[in-house]
Amino acid sequence: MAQNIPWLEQTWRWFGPQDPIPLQHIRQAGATGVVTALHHIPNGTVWSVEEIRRRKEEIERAGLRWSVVESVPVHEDIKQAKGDCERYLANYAQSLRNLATCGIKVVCYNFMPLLDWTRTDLAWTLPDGAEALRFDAIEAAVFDLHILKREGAEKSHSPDVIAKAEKLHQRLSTNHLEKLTQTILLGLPGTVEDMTIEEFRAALNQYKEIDSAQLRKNHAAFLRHVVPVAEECGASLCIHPDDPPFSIFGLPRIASTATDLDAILAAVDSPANGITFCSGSLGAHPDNDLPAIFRRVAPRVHFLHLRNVLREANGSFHEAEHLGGSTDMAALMLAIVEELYHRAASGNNTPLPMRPDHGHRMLGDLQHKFYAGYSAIGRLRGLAELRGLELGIRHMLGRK
Ligand code: DNO
Repeated sequence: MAQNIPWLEQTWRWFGPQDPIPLQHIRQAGATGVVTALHHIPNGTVWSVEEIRRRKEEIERAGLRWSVVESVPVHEDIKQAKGDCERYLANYAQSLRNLATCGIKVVCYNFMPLLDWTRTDLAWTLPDGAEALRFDAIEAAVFDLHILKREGAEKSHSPDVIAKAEKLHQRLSTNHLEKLTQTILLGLPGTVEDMTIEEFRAALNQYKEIDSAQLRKNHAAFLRHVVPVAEECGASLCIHPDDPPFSIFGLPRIASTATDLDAILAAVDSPANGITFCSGSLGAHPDNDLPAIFRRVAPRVHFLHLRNVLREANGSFHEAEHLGGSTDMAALMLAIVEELYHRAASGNNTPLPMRPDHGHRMLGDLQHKFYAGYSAIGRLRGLAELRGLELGIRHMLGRK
């Protein structure tokens, strides 16, 4: 029996030829699959078969497989249901068809307004000298209240955070404030649009009339358009949860909690409408019980991001070791392996792609430059730990 249980496919995010980590190193880390995107193609443009093929062949020449696309980005006109929405929907559908033609069928995306994932510090030093990514609620409030000076921002923060932000703002140097602004607006790896503060203010204005209920409707319209196309070409879409999983800068959220994920899955009830289960994003919300949420949505999970965060009472968090932090990774892995057993029981032996998400910048990597969160050794460590955990749990379950 145990031999027929599908494995987690060990994958690794690669940012393409610009990535300082070559494909060969990914192989050495023990991954067999690559997660990537055609980052050079502007958001909203069709990914041609030719471009997809070229990237795919490059990956295959290194002895790896292009397992997942992360991401085909969703244009703001689709998120806001305005302007050229129809054309962008048609282009999105065409990119899905072209990817499927090339045999690439798992497609991750997000539906976060304006900003992709957001942190306030990309090099937060841990007690052991390694560096982690951090979201600090006070620094985010400094940006919101004192740099962005958003109208109504006081309503988004607790009185305690507001008082601390006020004090911190007085202490911070101009350089620090500038760096904070860049960290938030110039985008983290994978982000498609960088913005200046003026552009961000203008963009926020466009969301004045779009609350979570409206954004959810816009997302459902997106799904109604693209899920049938995915079904037709045998592809699986999987939405990435909001990161962080709560509203920032007054922006609406639709993929932060169990209830949100339920609504997304119900909006178009098809296996092609699935989820990227990101334990790091979901884990930053204190109410999210990760193994429980995983069990609830398990059959519709097409891709896993495994990482851990350590939460603080005021909403701050930093990225902890993969097996440390606030999420019980062993309990989550048990739920995942049980799902693999269920899949096997229904005749599905397809490996489920997972990647160690982010990692500390550590050891010799501290001397080199990487995409923030995507250094080599920290991820290699995460992947090694996760693979060991999976193997151990499978072994124990197999003996029962
Ligand atoms: C961060 C990533 C995100 C993710 C997108 C998916 O490391 O998890 O950038 O790729 O949100 O569209």
